[in-house]
Amino acid sequence: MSTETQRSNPATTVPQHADIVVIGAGFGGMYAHYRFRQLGMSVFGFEQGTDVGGTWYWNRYPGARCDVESVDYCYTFSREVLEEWEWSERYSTQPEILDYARYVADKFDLRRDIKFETKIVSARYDEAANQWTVTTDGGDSITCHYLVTTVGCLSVPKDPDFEGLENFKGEWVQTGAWPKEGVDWAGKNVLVVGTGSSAIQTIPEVAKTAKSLTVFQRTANYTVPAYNGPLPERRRAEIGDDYPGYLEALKQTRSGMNLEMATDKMADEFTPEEQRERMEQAWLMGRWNVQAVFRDTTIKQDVNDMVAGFVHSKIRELVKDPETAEKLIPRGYPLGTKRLCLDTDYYDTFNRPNVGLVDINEEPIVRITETGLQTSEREYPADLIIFAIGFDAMTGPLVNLGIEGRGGRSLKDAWADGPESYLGLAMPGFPNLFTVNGPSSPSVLANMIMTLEQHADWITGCIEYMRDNGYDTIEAREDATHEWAEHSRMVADHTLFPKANSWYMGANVEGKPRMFMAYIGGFDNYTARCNQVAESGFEGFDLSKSKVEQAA
Ligand code: N01
Repeated sequence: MSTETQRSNPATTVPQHADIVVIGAGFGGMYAHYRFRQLGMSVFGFEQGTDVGGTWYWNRYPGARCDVESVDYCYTFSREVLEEWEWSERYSTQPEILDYARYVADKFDLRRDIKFETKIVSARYDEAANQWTVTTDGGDSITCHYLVTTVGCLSVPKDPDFEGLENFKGEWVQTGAWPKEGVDWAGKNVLVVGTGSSAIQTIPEVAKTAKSLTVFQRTANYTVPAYNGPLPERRRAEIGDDYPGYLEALKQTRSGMNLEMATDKMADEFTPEEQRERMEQAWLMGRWNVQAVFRDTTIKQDVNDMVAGFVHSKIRELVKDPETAEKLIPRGYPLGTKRLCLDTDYYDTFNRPNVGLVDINEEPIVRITETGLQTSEREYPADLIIFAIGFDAMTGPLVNLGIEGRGGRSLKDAWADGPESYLGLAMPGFPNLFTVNGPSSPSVLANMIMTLEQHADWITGCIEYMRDNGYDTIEAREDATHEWAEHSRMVADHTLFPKANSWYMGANVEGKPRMFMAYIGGFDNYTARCNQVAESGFEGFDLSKSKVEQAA
């Protein structure tokens, strides 16, 4: 629901220098600007899109919604924002979330120091001057003391590098870079490639008016009904009269969101009848309750098999054609280890006469033709092909910035064997660079807005501490970084997550090293660790006065 505010105009020129440069103007970048301004330092930012919003700017595909309830997925820093804004649905649509981002940008005049429609092509650390030089695709350069990236974890869509695509005479689009001017699929023959969260939201919407829709599936995904609509009364009751207090309490949870069925009890602490009842109840509640229903759902294979079996039985109930139902049943990886999707009428869509499903393991895609898609069996004619094939997640957005640290070493090289980052915030060899929601932080496993607020707050505190104590260089130490990476790995190995070929593991991009790239030990535990690091005077970091000043 939009609220009347004054529009904040963007920057038109790039200054030569700023104390802090922020790359990205999604929810993380916006909040970073807000916080860093409070330090009284100069802040300047860049954003590729024409406006704020990040993920919610780019992902305009039909049916796009957040899979975290909007009352949880929102900024917590401003009481006024909490009072002024009201979400119209339980899971808001992309346009409403984008409206919210614009409203916040207007309210705090956040655009004035942001240059939009600008891509960063390089960011180089100059050791002698102890500063970064950031260069844009428009040929501008800016130097800064601190460089902060807020580029998102899922912002580089994978290229649809299918043979013959260049000859296709129809239209093709990507869910993660959906055209701003919109796409018309009514009355057309449409193909969708991919069955991840984006496809699962797109398919039911497109099916409503397409002449025909054929879905090409490589791996069936677990999805549960969202039961979208007005926020249920029971949830309103949970929030009560103290919304800020409710949100603060969420920060003390593992995921930063409210899952009613979340429990510390293991499956074997319930009787078989209770287990069944809990799973049925969780299914009706929607959300990730199905995963949260037992503490060990994503830890113990037998427990996971039981919950997965329950979901399989639901799929068989929902999909009328038994052969299609069997194809849609996810197999070969534990439930929840690829991100569980939330849907509206996904399975029911396959009961429509205009919708078909192709398992590309049985019938591989051979090439795109001028008029459609050729599999090993036949050609599927198409007016429109929608690629929902995912992202070069977590590291892609950072590596693409052309970051070079000490000695000209690129981040790409530093992460050639997989990303190691101290708390997901900083890397050895890259002084005064902070990465909001970087690899090895909870990021995609928790409520993203809460995690990026926590990061921007922590970075603000760190910069303030440095200024107050006369330091001007901070760099993550090798040993601390390695230790955190080992700890993150150990926690992930304690779960079933590494068993899936997921984007969490880097498995969806050819040649990418396999490792679990987010911190799975809980947002609450993670925040406590970050706070402890800050309180101890930033243990694990080297803080110093730069040679430049010492010589002066
Ligand atoms: O991407 P994905 P996504 N040929 O990687 C298939 C967030 N998100 O954009 O599994 C054929 O999950 C691939 O198959 P496989 C959320 O965190 C949130 O859907 O690799 N198929 C898979 O089926 C989510 O997890 C929201 O075998 C190919 C699909 O394409 C993340 O974004 C909404 C292929 C890609 O699925 C990513 O979701 C949307 C090929 N060459 C997204 N390459 C909400 O908040 C890939 N695939 C609701």
